[in-house]
Amino acid sequence: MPANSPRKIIHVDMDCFYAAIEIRERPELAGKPVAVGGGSGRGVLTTCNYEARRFGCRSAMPGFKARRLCPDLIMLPVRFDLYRAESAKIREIFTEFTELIEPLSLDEAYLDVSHLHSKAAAIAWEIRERIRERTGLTASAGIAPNKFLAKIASDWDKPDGQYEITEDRMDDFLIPLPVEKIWGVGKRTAEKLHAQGVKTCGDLREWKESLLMARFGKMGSSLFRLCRGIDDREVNPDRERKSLSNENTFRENIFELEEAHERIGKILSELIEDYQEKCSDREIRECFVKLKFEDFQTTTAQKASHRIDVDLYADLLEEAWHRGQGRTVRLIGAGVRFVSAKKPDSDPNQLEMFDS
Ligand code: TTP
Ligand code: MG
Repeated sequence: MPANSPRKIIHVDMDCFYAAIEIRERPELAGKPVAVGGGSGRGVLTTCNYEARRFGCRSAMPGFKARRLCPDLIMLPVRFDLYRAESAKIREIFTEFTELIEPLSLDEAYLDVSHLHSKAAAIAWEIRERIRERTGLTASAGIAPNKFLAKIASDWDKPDGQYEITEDRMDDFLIPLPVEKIWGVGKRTAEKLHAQGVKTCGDLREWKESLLMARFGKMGSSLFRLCRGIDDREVNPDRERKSLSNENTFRENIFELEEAHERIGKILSELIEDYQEKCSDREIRECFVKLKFEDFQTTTAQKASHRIDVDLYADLLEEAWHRGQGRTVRLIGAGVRFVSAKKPDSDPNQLEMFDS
């Protein structure tokens, strides 16, 4: 590839992944509104098919709310083993094209195909075709010179479609693009920008980098670059999450162990949700609880486990709590550490780099 030619990045995202697999397994459900998860009423939907989305049902919505929006909604239990197996088949297909694969979750990955001669759009087409043939599922793809644009593009012609943003069409695409679509811009940043009259990437380009940095800190500089379509992040096959955790700092310190037990419940349910959403393909090796005491000293209690075991967290909480010897607690955290998913022959130095 000549040094200056644009990179060819593909972002592949399966369509309503868990729901699509369940419907493939039970063809009688095709065309009906179907969700996965949320069945107990208090739980949340992991996802739902497009029929259910027409009623307003969404991922992470409590089951009772989804049922209210769509009384005929069919809610199915979650079967992670099945989704993991499908995910493995899809990753196998990616490896037939490139080794530069960076999975983001069970159903999403970036691929760098810059080194291949074929057009990126043709490769994306072929990948989606093979996915359909071997799994019976549909995928959408985004093709662009960088990760930021490829990810936005995969959403553009969803489901079962693909969209390419070439370098010469980048500005046409970006100028009217709402700032909410920028990677890292959440609800709060979007509100802040809207309040300043900034609705689109085009509006954002009016701002100097120094001003953006003054208003948004380090993120300001990334906003400056992303609204111009500049994103140099590499597709990184070695990137590997080593742990996942969730923590909460309280407005008032906690005095009683009993209250700590109550508080950890919510932290754990969010941890479980996060795990299911981001890394349910990863094998857990250890659970831990972290406490920060009134004097800002922290302690961590941990134990080997293969799952997010609520009873184990209760024990770990007590163990850590007693180390405080009467001190009150200002923060509780709970998390899991993972078994490395990397092949033994991969370069251990690379792993260290991303762990720091
Ligand atoms: P997504 O790709 O966000 O959603 P999706 O594949 O269901 O739908 P889309 O067609 O819009 O891509 O997430 C992939 C899977 O991850 C999804 O099928 C279920 C799971 N998931 C959760 O468990 N919780 C969540 O909050 C989200 C967003 C996804
Ligand atoms: Mg998806």
